[in-house]
Amino acid sequence: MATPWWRDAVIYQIYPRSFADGDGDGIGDLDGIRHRLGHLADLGVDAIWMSPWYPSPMADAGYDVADFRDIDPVFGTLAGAESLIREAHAAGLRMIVDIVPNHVSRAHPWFAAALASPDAPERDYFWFRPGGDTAPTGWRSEFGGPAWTRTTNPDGTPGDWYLHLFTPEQPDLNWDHPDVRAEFESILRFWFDRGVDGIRIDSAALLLKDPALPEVADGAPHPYHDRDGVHDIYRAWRRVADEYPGRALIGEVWLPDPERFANYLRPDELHAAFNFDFLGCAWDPGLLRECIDRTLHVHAAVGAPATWVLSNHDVTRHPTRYGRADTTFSFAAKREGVPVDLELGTRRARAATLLSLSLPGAAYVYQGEELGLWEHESIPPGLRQDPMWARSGHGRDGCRVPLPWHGDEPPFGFSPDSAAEPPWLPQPPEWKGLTVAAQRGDPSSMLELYRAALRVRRGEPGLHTPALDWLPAAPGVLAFTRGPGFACVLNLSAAPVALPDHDTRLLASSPLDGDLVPPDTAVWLRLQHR
Ligand code: TEU
Repeated sequence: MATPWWRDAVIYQIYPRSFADGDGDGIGDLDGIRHRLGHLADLGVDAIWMSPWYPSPMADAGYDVADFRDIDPVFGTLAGAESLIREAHAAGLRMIVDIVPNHVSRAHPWFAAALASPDAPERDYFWFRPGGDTAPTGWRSEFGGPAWTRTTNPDGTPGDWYLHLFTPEQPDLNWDHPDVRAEFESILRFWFDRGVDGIRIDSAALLLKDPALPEVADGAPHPYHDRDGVHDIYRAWRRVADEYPGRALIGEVWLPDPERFANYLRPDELHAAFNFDFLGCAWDPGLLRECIDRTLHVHAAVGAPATWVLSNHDVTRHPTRYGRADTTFSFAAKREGVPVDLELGTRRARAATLLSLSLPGAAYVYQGEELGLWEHESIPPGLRQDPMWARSGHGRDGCRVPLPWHGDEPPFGFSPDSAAEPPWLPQPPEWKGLTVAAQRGDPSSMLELYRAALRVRRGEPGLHTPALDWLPAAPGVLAFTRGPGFACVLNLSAAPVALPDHDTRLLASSPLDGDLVPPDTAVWLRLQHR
Protein backbone atom coordinates (compact mmCIF):
# COMPACT_ATOMS: atom_id res chain seq x y z
CA MET A 1 0.00 0.00 0.00
CA ALA A 2 1.49 3.36 -1.02
CA THR A 3 1.84 5.75 1.91
CA PRO A 4 -0.91 8.38 1.70
CA TRP A 5 0.63 11.70 0.57
CA TRP A 6 -0.41 13.56 3.70
CA ARG A 7 1.69 11.25 5.88
CA ASP A 8 5.05 12.58 4.65
CA ALA A 9 4.44 15.41 2.24
CA VAL A 10 6.35 18.69 2.31
CA ILE A 11 3.66 21.35 2.23
CA TYR A 12 4.39 24.91 1.16
CA GLN A 13 2.20 27.62 2.71
CA ILE A 14 1.19 30.39 0.33
CA TYR A 15 -0.07 33.58 1.95
CA PRO A 16 -1.78 34.90 -1.19
CA ARG A 17 -1.56 38.61 -0.31
CA SER A 18 2.22 38.35 -0.21
CA PHE A 19 3.38 35.65 -2.67
CA ALA A 20 3.32 37.41 -6.07
CA ASP A 21 1.32 40.28 -7.52
CA GLY A 22 0.16 39.71 -11.10
CA ASP A 23 -1.88 42.87 -11.73
CA GLY A 24 0.27 45.54 -10.09
CA ASP A 25 -2.09 46.60 -7.30
CA GLY A 26 0.54 45.81 -4.68
CA ILE A 27 -1.35 42.76 -3.39
CA GLY A 28 -0.58 39.19 -4.37
CA ASP A 29 -3.06 37.27 -6.51
CA LEU A 30 -3.76 34.04 -8.38
CA ASP A 31 -2.07 35.22 -11.58
CA GLY A 32 1.05 35.96 -9.58
CA ILE A 33 0.93 32.46 -8.08
CA ARG A 34 0.27 30.89 -11.47
CA HIS A 35 3.37 32.53 -12.90
CA ARG A 36 5.48 31.32 -9.99
CA LEU A 37 4.28 27.72 -9.75
CA GLY A 38 7.59 26.72 -11.33
CA HIS A 39 9.39 28.04 -8.24
CA LEU A 40 7.49 25.56 -6.08
CA ALA A 41 7.84 22.62 -8.43
CA ASP A 42 11.53 23.38 -8.76
CA LEU A 43 11.91 23.74 -5.01
CA GLY A 44 10.64 20.18 -4.70
CA VAL A 45 7.65 20.55 -2.39
CA ASP A 46 4.66 18.21 -2.72
CA ALA A 47 1.70 20.40 -1.90
CA ILE A 48 0.45 23.95 -1.43
CA TRP A 49 -1.52 25.16 1.56
CA MET A 50 -3.37 28.27 0.35
CA SER A 51 -4.29 30.66 3.13
CA PRO A 52 -7.80 32.13 2.64
CA TRP A 53 -8.55 33.54 -0.82
CA TYR A 54 -12.30 34.08 -0.36
CA PRO A 55 -14.32 37.31 -0.63
CA SER A 56 -13.45 39.29 2.47
CA PRO A 57 -13.34 42.90 3.74
CA MET A 58 -9.81 41.82 4.82
CA ALA A 59 -10.28 42.99 8.42
CA ASP A 60 -8.05 40.01 9.32
CA ALA A 61 -6.27 39.58 5.99
CA GLY A 62 -8.87 37.14 4.67
CA TYR A 63 -9.54 35.16 7.84
CA ASP A 64 -12.81 37.09 7.90
CA VAL A 65 -14.70 35.27 5.17
CA ALA A 66 -17.86 36.61 3.53
CA ASP A 67 -18.38 33.72 1.07
CA PHE A 68 -16.63 30.35 1.18
CA ARG A 69 -17.67 29.44 -2.38
CA ASP A 70 -15.94 32.22 -4.28
CA ILE A 71 -12.65 34.09 -4.63
CA ASP A 72 -12.03 37.71 -3.61
CA PRO A 73 -11.62 39.92 -6.70
CA VAL A 74 -8.30 41.21 -5.32
CA PHE A 75 -7.02 37.64 -5.84
CA GLY A 76 -8.96 36.63 -8.95
CA THR A 77 -12.01 34.55 -9.83
CA LEU A 78 -13.46 31.14 -8.97
CA ALA A 79 -12.70 29.97 -12.50
CA GLY A 80 -9.15 31.21 -11.98
CA ALA A 81 -8.88 29.22 -8.75
CA GLU A 82 -10.26 26.09 -10.42
CA SER A 83 -7.66 26.33 -13.18
CA LEU A 84 -4.91 27.05 -10.67
CA ILE A 85 -5.84 23.81 -8.89
CA ARG A 86 -5.55 21.98 -12.21
CA GLU A 87 -2.25 23.71 -13.04
CA ALA A 88 -0.84 22.88 -9.62
CA HIS A 89 -1.80 19.24 -10.12
CA ALA A 90 -0.19 19.28 -13.55
CA ALA A 91 2.97 20.56 -11.86
CA GLY A 92 2.84 17.68 -9.35
CA LEU A 93 1.59 19.89 -6.52
CA ARG A 94 -1.43 19.02 -4.39
CA MET A 95 -3.67 21.83 -3.18
CA ILE A 96 -4.94 22.44 0.35
CA VAL A 97 -7.44 25.24 0.95
CA ASP A 98 -8.03 27.01 4.28
CA ILE A 99 -11.47 26.82 5.91
CA VAL A 100 -12.33 29.15 8.81
CA PRO A 101 -15.23 27.54 10.69
CA ASN A 102 -15.12 29.41 14.00
CA HIS A 103 -16.36 32.71 12.59
CA VAL A 104 -17.37 34.54 9.43
CA SER A 105 -17.03 38.13 8.31
CA ARG A 106 -19.51 40.80 9.40
CA ALA A 107 -20.12 41.03 5.63
CA HIS A 108 -21.31 37.42 5.46
CA PRO A 109 -24.99 37.30 4.33
CA TRP A 110 -25.93 35.41 7.49
CA PHE A 111 -24.59 38.16 9.73
CA ALA A 112 -26.05 40.92 7.60
CA ALA A 113 -29.45 39.23 7.92
CA ALA A 114 -28.94 38.76 11.65
CA LEU A 115 -28.23 42.47 12.11
CA ALA A 116 -31.19 43.53 9.97
CA SER A 117 -33.73 42.63 12.66
CA PRO A 118 -33.60 41.50 16.28
CA ASP A 119 -35.99 38.68 15.38
CA ALA A 120 -34.03 37.43 12.38
CA PRO A 121 -33.71 33.60 12.48
CA GLU A 122 -30.09 34.05 11.38
CA ARG A 123 -29.34 35.38 14.85
CA ASP A 124 -29.33 31.76 16.00
CA TYR A 125 -26.36 31.12 13.75
CA PHE A 126 -24.33 33.39 16.03
CA TRP A 127 -23.97 34.17 19.71
CA PHE A 128 -26.25 37.13 20.23
CA ARG A 129 -27.18 37.87 23.80
CA PRO A 130 -29.23 40.63 25.37
CA GLY A 131 -27.40 42.49 28.00
CA GLY A 132 -27.28 45.79 29.77
CA ASP A 133 -24.27 48.01 29.58
CA THR A 134 -21.96 45.17 30.48
CA ALA A 135 -21.03 42.35 28.12
CA PRO A 136 -22.55 38.90 28.80
CA THR A 137 -19.11 37.59 29.94
CA GLY A 138 -15.63 38.91 30.56
CA TRP A 139 -14.17 36.70 27.83
CA ARG A 140 -11.19 38.24 26.05
CA SER A 141 -10.55 38.26 22.33
CA GLU A 142 -7.59 36.16 21.17
CA PHE A 143 -6.24 39.44 19.78
CA GLY A 144 -6.74 41.34 23.02
CA GLY A 145 -9.70 43.43 24.16
CA PRO A 146 -13.24 42.29 24.90
CA ALA A 147 -14.77 39.36 23.00
CA TRP A 148 -18.24 40.93 22.87
CA THR A 149 -19.51 43.93 20.88
CA ARG A 150 -22.85 45.61 21.33
CA THR A 151 -24.98 46.16 18.25
CA THR A 152 -27.17 49.12 17.50
CA ASN A 153 -30.76 48.35 16.53
CA PRO A 154 -32.13 49.71 13.23
CA ASP A 155 -33.93 52.34 15.34
CA GLY A 156 -30.61 53.50 16.80
CA THR A 157 -31.20 52.08 20.27
CA PRO A 158 -28.48 49.90 21.87
CA GLY A 159 -29.03 46.32 20.83
CA ASP A 160 -27.82 42.87 21.76
CA TRP A 161 -24.22 41.86 22.21
CA TYR A 162 -22.53 39.36 19.93
CA LEU A 163 -19.47 37.19 20.49
CA HIS A 164 -16.23 37.40 18.51
CA LEU A 165 -13.16 35.56 19.79
CA PHE A 166 -11.09 37.54 17.28
CA THR A 167 -12.04 40.98 15.89
CA PRO A 168 -15.56 42.48 15.98
CA GLU A 169 -15.47 41.99 12.22
CA GLN A 170 -15.36 38.21 12.83
CA PRO A 171 -18.58 37.16 14.65
CA ASP A 172 -18.38 33.62 16.02
CA LEU A 173 -20.74 31.00 14.64
CA ASN A 174 -23.04 28.93 16.82
CA TRP A 175 -21.97 25.37 16.08
CA ASP A 176 -24.86 23.99 18.12
CA HIS A 177 -27.11 24.98 15.19
CA PRO A 178 -27.66 22.19 12.60
CA ASP A 179 -27.71 24.68 9.71
CA VAL A 180 -24.19 25.79 10.57
CA ARG A 181 -22.95 22.19 10.53
CA ALA A 182 -24.76 21.43 7.27
CA GLU A 183 -23.37 24.56 5.63
CA PHE A 184 -19.76 23.67 6.32
CA GLU A 185 -20.13 20.07 5.21
CA SER A 186 -21.48 21.50 1.96
CA ILE A 187 -18.49 23.86 1.74
CA LEU A 188 -16.12 20.90 2.14
CA ARG A 189 -17.85 19.11 -0.73
CA PHE A 190 -17.75 22.31 -2.80
CA TRP A 191 -13.92 22.34 -2.69
CA PHE A 192 -13.43 18.58 -2.80
CA ASP A 193 -15.60 18.56 -5.94
CA ARG A 194 -13.14 21.06 -7.42
CA GLY A 195 -10.26 18.71 -6.81
CA VAL A 196 -8.61 20.12 -3.70
CA ASP A 197 -6.59 17.50 -1.89
CA GLY A 198 -6.91 18.85 1.61
CA ILE A 199 -8.52 21.29 4.00
CA ARG A 200 -6.66 23.29 6.61
CA ILE A 201 -9.02 23.96 9.51
CA ASP A 202 -8.52 27.32 11.20
CA SER A 203 -8.72 27.63 15.02
CA ALA A 204 -10.10 24.11 15.11
CA ALA A 205 -10.39 23.87 18.92
CA LEU A 206 -12.59 26.95 19.39
CA LEU A 207 -15.85 26.01 17.61
CA LEU A 208 -18.03 25.02 20.56
CA LYS A 209 -19.01 27.31 23.41
CA ASP A 210 -20.66 26.45 26.72
CA PRO A 211 -24.22 27.79 26.21
CA ALA A 212 -24.35 28.79 29.88
CA LEU A 213 -21.57 31.27 29.05
CA PRO A 214 -19.67 30.81 32.30
CA GLU A 215 -16.57 32.91 32.97
CA VAL A 216 -13.20 31.30 32.30
CA ALA A 217 -12.17 29.76 35.63
CA ASP A 218 -9.14 27.69 36.59
CA GLY A 219 -9.97 24.08 37.20
CA ALA A 220 -13.32 24.40 35.42
CA PRO A 221 -13.88 23.16 31.83
CA HIS A 222 -12.95 26.01 29.51
CA PRO A 223 -16.13 27.62 28.12
CA TYR A 224 -14.85 27.71 24.52
CA HIS A 225 -11.49 25.98 24.24
CA ASP A 226 -11.28 22.32 23.22
CA ARG A 227 -14.76 21.31 24.35
CA ASP A 228 -15.40 17.56 24.00
CA GLY A 229 -18.32 18.00 21.63
CA VAL A 230 -16.06 19.47 18.95
CA HIS A 231 -14.99 15.95 18.05
CA ASP A 232 -18.47 15.09 16.77
CA ILE A 233 -18.02 17.87 14.23
CA TYR A 234 -14.69 16.49 13.00
CA ARG A 235 -16.03 12.92 12.85
CA ALA A 236 -18.73 14.24 10.54
CA TRP A 237 -16.11 16.09 8.47
CA ARG A 238 -14.04 12.90 8.26
CA ARG A 239 -17.04 11.06 6.89
CA VAL A 240 -17.31 13.73 4.19
CA ALA A 241 -13.59 13.57 3.40
CA ASP A 242 -13.73 9.78 3.22
CA GLU A 243 -16.23 10.11 0.38
CA TYR A 244 -13.32 11.57 -1.62
CA PRO A 245 -10.34 9.16 -1.67
CA GLY A 246 -6.95 10.66 -0.86
CA ARG A 247 -8.18 13.86 0.77
CA ALA A 248 -6.90 15.13 4.09
CA LEU A 249 -8.17 17.31 6.95
CA ILE A 250 -5.40 19.25 8.72
CA GLY A 251 -6.15 21.02 11.98
CA GLU A 252 -4.78 24.25 13.40
CA VAL A 253 -4.98 23.13 17.02
CA TRP A 254 -3.11 25.31 19.52
CA LEU A 255 -3.34 23.10 22.60
CA PRO A 256 -0.62 22.68 25.22
CA ASP A 257 -1.95 19.30 26.40
CA PRO A 258 -0.52 16.58 24.06
CA GLU A 259 -3.18 14.02 24.89
CA ARG A 260 -6.05 16.41 24.25
CA PHE A 261 -4.24 17.48 21.05
CA ALA A 262 -4.07 13.85 19.92
CA ASN A 263 -7.84 13.49 20.33
CA TYR A 264 -8.21 15.52 17.14
CA LEU A 265 -6.10 12.97 15.26
CA ARG A 266 -7.99 9.79 16.12
CA PRO A 267 -8.59 7.56 13.09
CA ASP A 268 -12.18 8.80 12.59
CA GLU A 269 -11.27 12.49 12.91
CA LEU A 270 -8.54 14.70 11.37
CA HIS A 271 -5.67 13.27 9.35
CA ALA A 272 -3.02 15.60 10.77
CA ALA A 273 -2.44 18.81 12.71
CA PHE A 274 0.27 21.45 12.98
CA ASN A 275 2.93 20.65 15.57
CA PHE A 276 3.12 23.98 17.40
CA ASP A 277 4.92 22.23 20.24
CA PHE A 278 7.94 21.91 17.91
CA LEU A 279 7.47 25.40 16.45
CA GLY A 280 7.55 26.97 19.92
CA CYS A 281 10.38 24.79 21.24
CA ALA A 282 13.64 26.40 22.31
CA TRP A 283 16.80 25.82 20.29
CA ASP A 284 18.05 23.50 22.99
CA PRO A 285 19.24 19.87 22.61
CA GLY A 286 17.41 18.49 25.64
CA LEU A 287 14.14 20.30 24.99
CA LEU A 288 14.18 19.47 21.28
CA ARG A 289 14.83 15.78 22.02
CA GLU A 290 11.95 15.72 24.50
CA CYS A 291 9.69 17.52 22.05
CA ILE A 292 10.53 15.11 19.23
CA ASP A 293 10.00 12.05 21.43
CA ARG A 294 6.77 13.44 22.84
CA THR A 295 5.51 14.26 19.35
CA LEU A 296 6.29 10.82 17.98
CA HIS A 297 4.77 9.11 21.02
CA VAL A 298 1.55 11.17 20.99
CA HIS A 299 1.00 10.73 17.25
CA ALA A 300 1.84 7.02 17.23
CA ALA A 301 -0.79 6.51 19.93
CA VAL A 302 -3.52 7.51 17.46
CA GLY A 303 -1.81 6.32 14.28
CA ALA A 304 -1.40 9.85 12.91
CA PRO A 305 1.67 11.25 11.15
CA ALA A 306 3.72 13.82 13.01
CA THR A 307 4.17 17.20 11.36
CA TRP A 308 7.10 19.60 11.62
CA VAL A 309 6.59 23.35 11.22
CA LEU A 310 8.97 26.21 12.01
CA SER A 311 7.07 29.27 10.79
CA ASN A 312 3.72 30.46 9.47
CA HIS A 313 1.78 33.72 8.90
CA ASP A 314 1.03 34.17 12.64
CA VAL A 315 4.45 33.70 14.23
CA THR A 316 7.79 35.52 14.23
CA ARG A 317 9.91 34.09 11.41
CA HIS A 318 12.32 31.52 12.90
CA PRO A 319 15.62 33.01 11.66
CA THR A 320 14.74 35.96 13.91
CA ARG A 321 13.53 33.77 16.80
CA TYR A 322 16.67 31.60 16.69
CA GLY A 323 18.91 34.67 16.74
CA ARG A 324 17.60 35.79 20.12
CA ALA A 325 18.45 34.85 23.68
CA ASP A 326 14.93 33.45 24.04
CA THR A 327 14.53 31.15 21.03
CA THR A 328 11.02 30.00 21.95
CA PHE A 329 7.72 31.25 20.52
CA SER A 330 4.43 32.01 22.23
CA PHE A 331 1.81 34.61 21.40
CA ALA A 332 1.86 35.79 25.02
CA ALA A 333 5.61 36.44 24.99
CA LYS A 334 5.74 37.79 21.43
CA ARG A 335 7.72 41.05 21.40
CA GLU A 336 9.27 43.22 18.68
CA GLY A 337 12.60 44.98 18.71
CA VAL A 338 14.33 42.43 20.95
CA PRO A 339 18.04 42.32 20.00
CA VAL A 340 18.71 39.64 17.38
CA ASP A 341 21.85 38.11 15.87
CA LEU A 342 20.57 37.37 12.38
CA GLU A 343 23.73 35.59 11.29
CA LEU A 344 23.37 33.17 14.21
CA GLY A 345 19.60 32.90 13.67
CA THR A 346 20.07 32.10 9.99
CA ARG A 347 22.74 29.51 10.76
CA ARG A 348 20.39 27.81 13.21
CA ALA A 349 17.49 28.10 10.76
CA ARG A 350 19.59 26.25 8.15
CA ALA A 351 20.27 23.47 10.67
CA ALA A 352 16.59 23.41 11.69
CA THR A 353 15.68 22.89 8.04
CA LEU A 354 17.71 19.70 7.86
CA LEU A 355 16.30 18.59 11.21
CA SER A 356 12.63 19.15 10.33
CA LEU A 357 13.00 17.66 6.84
CA SER A 358 14.57 14.47 8.23
CA LEU A 359 12.09 13.72 11.01
CA PRO A 360 9.27 11.18 10.47
CA GLY A 361 6.09 12.65 9.04
CA ALA A 362 5.05 15.67 7.04
CA ALA A 363 6.79 19.04 7.04
CA TYR A 364 5.70 22.61 6.32
CA VAL A 365 7.56 25.42 4.57
CA TYR A 366 6.15 28.92 5.07
CA GLN A 367 6.65 31.13 2.01
CA GLY A 368 9.93 33.02 2.22
CA GLU A 369 11.41 30.45 4.62
CA GLU A 370 13.25 28.95 1.64
CA LEU A 371 14.87 32.36 1.15
CA GLY A 372 15.90 32.78 4.80
CA LEU A 373 13.65 35.81 5.22
CA TRP A 374 13.75 37.33 8.68
CA GLU A 375 11.02 39.18 10.57
CA HIS A 376 10.54 42.77 9.40
CA GLU A 377 10.05 44.57 12.68
CA SER A 378 10.41 48.18 11.64
CA ILE A 379 7.23 48.64 9.61
CA PRO A 380 5.98 52.19 10.25
CA PRO A 381 2.85 52.21 12.45
CA GLY A 382 0.88 53.89 9.68
CA LEU A 383 1.50 50.96 7.37
CA ARG A 384 0.57 48.28 9.86
CA GLN A 385 -2.43 46.18 8.86
CA ASP A 386 -2.73 43.41 11.44
CA PRO A 387 -5.71 43.70 13.83
CA MET A 388 -3.70 41.82 16.48
CA TRP A 389 -1.22 44.72 16.49
CA ALA A 390 -3.99 47.28 16.77
CA ARG A 391 -5.53 45.43 19.70
CA SER A 392 -2.48 44.16 21.58
CA GLY A 393 0.54 46.17 20.47
CA HIS A 394 2.28 43.19 18.95
CA GLY A 395 1.36 42.04 15.48
CA ARG A 396 2.06 39.66 12.64
CA ASP A 397 2.77 42.05 9.72
CA GLY A 398 6.49 41.39 10.08
CA CYS A 399 6.20 37.79 8.85
CA ARG A 400 3.74 38.67 6.07
CA VAL A 401 5.87 41.01 3.95
CA PRO A 402 5.66 40.41 0.17
CA LEU A 403 8.31 38.09 -1.22
CA PRO A 404 11.47 39.37 -2.97
CA TRP A 405 11.83 37.65 -6.37
CA HIS A 406 14.50 39.66 -8.15
CA GLY A 407 16.11 43.07 -8.50
CA ASP A 408 18.14 45.26 -6.22
CA GLU A 409 15.36 47.26 -4.59
CA PRO A 410 11.67 47.02 -3.58
CA PRO A 411 9.33 45.80 -4.90
CA PHE A 412 11.97 43.19 -5.84
CA GLY A 413 9.77 41.84 -8.66
CA PHE A 414 6.85 41.14 -6.32
CA SER A 415 4.77 43.30 -8.70
CA PRO A 416 5.17 43.89 -12.43
CA ASP A 417 7.39 46.88 -13.30
CA SER A 418 4.29 48.77 -14.41
CA ALA A 419 2.74 48.39 -10.95
CA ALA A 420 0.45 51.22 -9.90
CA GLU A 421 0.79 50.54 -6.19
CA PRO A 422 3.67 49.67 -3.85
CA PRO A 423 3.51 46.31 -2.03
CA TRP A 424 0.78 46.34 0.64
CA LEU A 425 3.51 45.96 3.28
CA PRO A 426 6.96 47.54 2.77
CA GLN A 427 9.88 45.24 2.01
CA PRO A 428 13.17 45.99 3.80
CA PRO A 429 15.84 47.12 1.28
CA GLU A 430 18.22 44.75 3.08
CA TRP A 431 16.38 41.85 1.42
CA LYS A 432 18.38 42.70 -1.73
CA GLY A 433 20.61 39.67 -1.21
CA LEU A 434 17.70 37.37 -0.37
CA THR A 435 15.77 37.48 -3.63
CA VAL A 436 15.08 34.22 -5.46
CA ALA A 437 17.23 35.45 -8.35
CA ALA A 438 20.15 36.32 -6.05
CA GLN A 439 20.05 32.93 -4.35
CA ARG A 440 19.40 30.64 -7.32
CA GLY A 441 22.55 28.77 -8.26
CA ASP A 442 24.48 30.02 -5.22
CA PRO A 443 25.48 26.80 -3.39
CA SER A 444 25.76 28.68 -0.09
CA SER A 445 22.24 30.13 -0.30
CA MET A 446 19.24 29.10 1.79
CA LEU A 447 17.29 28.44 -1.42
CA GLU A 448 19.85 25.95 -2.71
CA LEU A 449 19.96 24.29 0.72
CA TYR A 450 16.16 23.73 0.54
CA ARG A 451 16.36 22.51 -3.03
CA ALA A 452 19.14 20.06 -2.18
CA ALA A 453 17.44 18.86 1.01
CA LEU A 454 14.11 18.27 -0.73
CA ARG A 455 15.90 16.46 -3.56
CA VAL A 456 17.68 14.15 -1.09
CA ARG A 457 14.50 13.67 0.96
CA ARG A 458 12.50 12.68 -2.10
CA GLY A 459 15.02 9.98 -3.03
CA GLU A 460 15.85 8.70 0.47
CA PRO A 461 13.71 5.62 1.33
CA GLY A 462 14.52 5.91 5.03
CA LEU A 463 12.88 9.31 5.16
CA HIS A 464 9.57 7.85 4.05
CA THR A 465 9.18 5.39 6.90
CA PRO A 466 8.01 6.12 10.47
CA ALA A 467 11.29 4.72 11.86
CA LEU A 468 13.58 6.91 13.99
CA ASP A 469 16.32 5.59 16.25
CA TRP A 470 18.45 7.86 18.41
CA LEU A 471 22.20 7.39 18.16
CA PRO A 472 24.54 7.80 21.12
CA ALA A 473 25.98 11.32 20.86
CA ALA A 474 28.14 13.85 22.67
CA PRO A 475 26.43 16.32 25.03
CA GLY A 476 24.54 18.97 23.10
CA VAL A 477 24.28 16.78 19.98
CA LEU A 478 21.14 15.19 18.55
CA ALA A 479 21.83 12.22 16.25
CA PHE A 480 19.38 9.73 14.85
CA THR A 481 18.94 7.26 12.03
CA ARG A 482 16.00 6.93 9.70
CA GLY A 483 16.13 3.37 8.45
CA PRO A 484 19.34 1.42 7.82
CA GLY A 485 21.28 3.87 5.70
CA PHE A 486 20.47 7.44 6.72
CA ALA A 487 21.48 9.54 9.71
CA CYS A 488 21.10 13.14 10.79
CA VAL A 489 23.56 14.73 13.22
CA LEU A 490 22.76 18.14 14.71
CA ASN A 491 25.32 19.94 16.85
CA LEU A 492 23.63 22.35 19.26
CA SER A 493 26.65 22.53 21.54
CA ALA A 494 29.12 25.41 21.61
CA ALA A 495 32.04 23.31 20.32
CA PRO A 496 32.77 21.33 17.15
CA VAL A 497 32.03 17.60 17.38
CA ALA A 498 33.30 14.65 15.41
CA LEU A 499 31.14 12.97 12.80
CA PRO A 500 30.12 9.37 13.51
CA ASP A 501 31.41 6.68 11.13
CA HIS A 502 29.68 7.05 7.85
CA ASP A 503 29.92 6.20 4.19
CA THR A 504 28.95 9.47 2.52
CA ARG A 505 28.11 13.01 3.52
CA LEU A 506 24.84 13.81 1.81
CA LEU A 507 24.31 17.39 2.93
CA ALA A 508 25.41 19.87 5.59
CA SER A 509 23.58 22.99 6.69
CA SER A 510 26.87 24.90 6.98
CA PRO A 511 30.45 24.08 5.91
CA LEU A 512 32.12 21.38 8.00
CA ASP A 513 35.62 21.76 9.43
CA GLY A 514 37.19 18.59 8.08
CA ASP A 515 35.45 15.75 9.92
CA LEU A 516 34.20 18.15 12.58
CA VAL A 517 30.67 19.52 12.75
CA PRO A 518 30.70 23.15 13.91
CA PRO A 519 28.13 24.48 16.39
CA ASP A 520 24.57 25.07 15.12
CA THR A 521 25.15 22.80 12.15
CA ALA A 522 23.29 19.71 10.93
CA VAL A 523 24.60 17.01 8.62
CA TRP A 524 22.85 14.28 6.68
CA LEU A 525 24.91 11.11 6.29
CA ARG A 526 24.65 7.86 4.41
CA LEU A 527 25.77 5.16 6.78
CA GLN A 528 27.84 2.11 5.93
CA HIS A 529 25.44 -0.79 5.55
CA ARG A 530 25.47 -2.63 8.85
O1 TEU B 1 -4.93 31.74 14.14
C1 TEU B 1 -5.37 31.25 15.40
C2 TEU B 1 -4.57 31.95 16.43
O2 TEU B 1 -4.17 33.01 16.24
C3 TEU B 1 -4.32 31.30 17.72
O3 TEU B 1 -3.84 32.23 18.59
C4 TEU B 1 -5.50 30.85 18.35
O4 TEU B 1 -6.37 31.86 18.42
C5 TEU B 1 -5.33 30.47 19.77
O5 TEU B 1 -4.19 29.89 20.03
C6 TEU B 1 -6.55 29.64 20.11
O6 TEU B 1 -6.39 28.36 19.88
C7 TEU B 1 -5.82 31.54 13.08
C8 TEU B 1 -5.16 32.06 11.82
O7 TEU B 1 -3.99 31.36 11.58
C9 TEU B 1 -4.91 33.54 12.03
O8 TEU B 1 -4.19 34.10 10.97
C10 TEU B 1 -6.24 34.23 12.17
O9 TEU B 1 -6.02 35.59 12.45
C11 TEU B 1 -7.05 33.60 13.30
O10 TEU B 1 -7.04 32.18 13.27
C12 TEU B 1 -8.52 33.99 13.17
O11 TEU B 1 -9.07 33.38 12.05
